[in-house]
Amino acid sequence: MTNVPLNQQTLSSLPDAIALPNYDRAQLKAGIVHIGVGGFHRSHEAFYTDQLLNQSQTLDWGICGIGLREADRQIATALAQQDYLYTLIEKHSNGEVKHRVIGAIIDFILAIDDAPAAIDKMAHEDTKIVSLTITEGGYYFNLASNEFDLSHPDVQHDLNNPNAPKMVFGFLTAALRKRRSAGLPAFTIQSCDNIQHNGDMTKKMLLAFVQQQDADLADWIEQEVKFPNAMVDRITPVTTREDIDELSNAGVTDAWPVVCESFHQWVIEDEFSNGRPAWEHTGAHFVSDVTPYETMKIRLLNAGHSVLGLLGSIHGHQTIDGCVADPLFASYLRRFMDIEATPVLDPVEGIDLEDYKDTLIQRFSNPNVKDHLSRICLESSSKLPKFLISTINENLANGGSIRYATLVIAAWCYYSDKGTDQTGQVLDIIDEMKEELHQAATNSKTDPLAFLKLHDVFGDLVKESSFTAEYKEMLETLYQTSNIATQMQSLMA
Ligand code: CS2
Repeated sequence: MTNVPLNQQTLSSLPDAIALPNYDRAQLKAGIVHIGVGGFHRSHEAFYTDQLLNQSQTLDWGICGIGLREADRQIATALAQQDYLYTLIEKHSNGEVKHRVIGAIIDFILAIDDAPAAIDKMAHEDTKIVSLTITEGGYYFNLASNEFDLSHPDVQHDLNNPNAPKMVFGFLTAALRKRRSAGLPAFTIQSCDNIQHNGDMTKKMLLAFVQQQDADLADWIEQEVKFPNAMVDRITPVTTREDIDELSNAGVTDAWPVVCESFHQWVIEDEFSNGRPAWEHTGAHFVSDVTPYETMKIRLLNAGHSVLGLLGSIHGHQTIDGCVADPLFASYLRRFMDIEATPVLDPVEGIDLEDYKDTLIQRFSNPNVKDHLSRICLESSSKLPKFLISTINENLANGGSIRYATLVIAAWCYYSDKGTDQTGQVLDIIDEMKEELHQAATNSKTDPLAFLKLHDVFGDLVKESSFTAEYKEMLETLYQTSNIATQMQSLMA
């Protein structure tokens, strides 16, 4: 098969099996500016938007990506050489693979090279929404104080350099200031991260920042900018060399395709400052209160991932589907979901939680989505407080079971100390707090609660004696046996 390098000129020469954008990309305006163009944005918001553009031929909702980090340079280059086109590779559990070229992204600005261009783009009258996928850790939220981390060096830098910011809140502030002086309406700020009340959290963090710089602007933002909360969902593993090669075998040379499952869900509070795409036509669900949906998703799916990720890494599993193919891990996950996560969830309108959990396990077991545990465990220090620790705290308050989640915390300590699985294979641990976690975990040999004393991660959990009693025992056994499976079994006996 001839191999076609993906770009605007070659679209019509791509193999027939590949679905293409049917709209005129040259006519699109960038109504959305998105900060954090990784796999997830491309398989989710850009996918929903592309479908809408295909259906409605609206011209207002193209997307301009913005990268704030040096790591985005590669992304910028890959996308630019393909006219910002990329292939979505949807992998179904029956082995079917569907390819679609997504055309919704029409531009990309690397803010570290050109901060004014990024600010101008957000301040442009065409921009109606600035959306974010900046990960759980990207909000400068300090768990210990429950407040914005004003002392962070990036924050201090942006407070001192309002026109040359580095971090997301510096950019948003500069752009909103510009719009306000130009008499333009505010844009909506739409978080697409896995955080409960992600819109409220973004608002709180942004206002804490702006108040330090310009109290008047903070008032204007409070009145004019909407921050819809949303639940976002689509499992999107990291794109691998094999994915690129497989696509090349299917006839397309694409430097940065995105692989995902077929399932996707987006539940959004209908609160927008300046209009929005009619995403309901492409499956998004608009509601007045997203809280029960996001709590359900974070405490079952994301926490379920972390349970498998940490226990599975120690055991030597590589991927999520590998974990759930192991009956011990599949039952452990279900027990965690049924006994610890479900009791602290509110009912969700229109959703049967038993079906939701069955579907989750089916999704996790998709053998074609090779979701590596290293991705799941990436930045655990910012994920676990949001995904798992809140469930432990609520169960402690209600007298509910905590053992299944507690073993995960003990496993995390062991994992952070050893840096290897139980057979000695080195683990690929990426975490902004890696060193602190390692040090605290190593100290647990002399002070068994040392790991839990990382207040930024665990808050006051170390003061809960019913938790620490179980935790200490589990950690001791894990160090003695280096056998996570036996411990999982004994908890389920
Ligand atoms: C995962 C999520 O990061 C994680 O640990 O649980 O990326 C998960 O795959 C997505 O939230 C699915 O929507």
